[in-house]
Amino acid sequence: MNMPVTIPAKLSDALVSAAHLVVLTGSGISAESGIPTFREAQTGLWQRFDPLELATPTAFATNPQLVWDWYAWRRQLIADAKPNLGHQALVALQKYMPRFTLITQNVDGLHQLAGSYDVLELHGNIRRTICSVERIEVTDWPSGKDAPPRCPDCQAPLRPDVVWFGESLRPEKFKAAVEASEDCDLFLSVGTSAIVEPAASLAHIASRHGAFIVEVNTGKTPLTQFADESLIGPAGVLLPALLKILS
Ligand code: BJW
Repeated sequence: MNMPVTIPAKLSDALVSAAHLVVLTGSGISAESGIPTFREAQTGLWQRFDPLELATPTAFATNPQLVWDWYAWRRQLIADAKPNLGHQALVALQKYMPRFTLITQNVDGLHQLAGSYDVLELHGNIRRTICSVERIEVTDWPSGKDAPPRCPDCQAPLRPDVVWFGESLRPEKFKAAVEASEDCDLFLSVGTSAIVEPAASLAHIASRHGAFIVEVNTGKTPLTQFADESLIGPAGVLLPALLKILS
């Protein structure tokens, strides 16, 4: 897409002078790769599926096969998807910034596939499978009828390496995300409804520490009123426009 975009002067200045840019992404950045978001009317996953039946530890304990099969379906959707212009713009932005931290709530691994490195994955990665008891990654298991398959080591059911509601984020990942948010002078919230905690607090932490807050989203969110600039539109158009300021 090649639409003309006007970037406010205050944002251009903040970008050009930024010493540390933090970008927090959500499912909206992968929407243009064909991966459904969670909460959008009509297309969001939670419009069609109940998160309490699929994305909680209780759901997995109650109906492990349903949860495993649902994640297998999502894993296939993601396996077929490719990074888009939004992901690619972030790869290039990383090269221009003195310091750059990419924090994502996404489990699709598309940032890494695009070429981003040191990505802080707050909610895990659907491409990885772990033992539900030992929490260690399992890459190979005997093929058979079991869904979910069993851990070759302890026979516990395997599960996707994602963070469900009511589960804690990996402390070291969240600590790194908080530290980056406290340190940055420019914070970009991209394609997230900004309601899922504790990720949603990061923009507010950055703001309290004096960072310039920018939101990139196709609509408004609870963060919009706190943002210094809100760019309304697709990430695949707006992020390349931000990159153009630097290149
Ligand atoms: C575009 C676009 C385009 C579209 N371009 N934009 C404090 C207060 C209240 C509640 C809590 C709280 N602290 C904790 C909680 C509970 C809970 C929570 O936050 N609930 C809220 C719903 C209120 N949080 C947790 O349970 C977290 N754990 C925790 O806090 O542990 C401590 C604890 C332990 C025990 C008890 C209590 C606390 C864990 C949260 C885990 C979230 N997991 C999921 C599923 C991951 C696995 C999977 O993929 O299945 O993560 S839920 C889902 O939401 C997923 C996402 O990462 C996350 C965020 O969604 P996201 O990415 O923002 O998507 P959408 O759909 O919401 O928004 C998309 C946006 O994109 C929209 O705004 C569009 O407009 C936009 N868009 N196209 C730009 N092209």
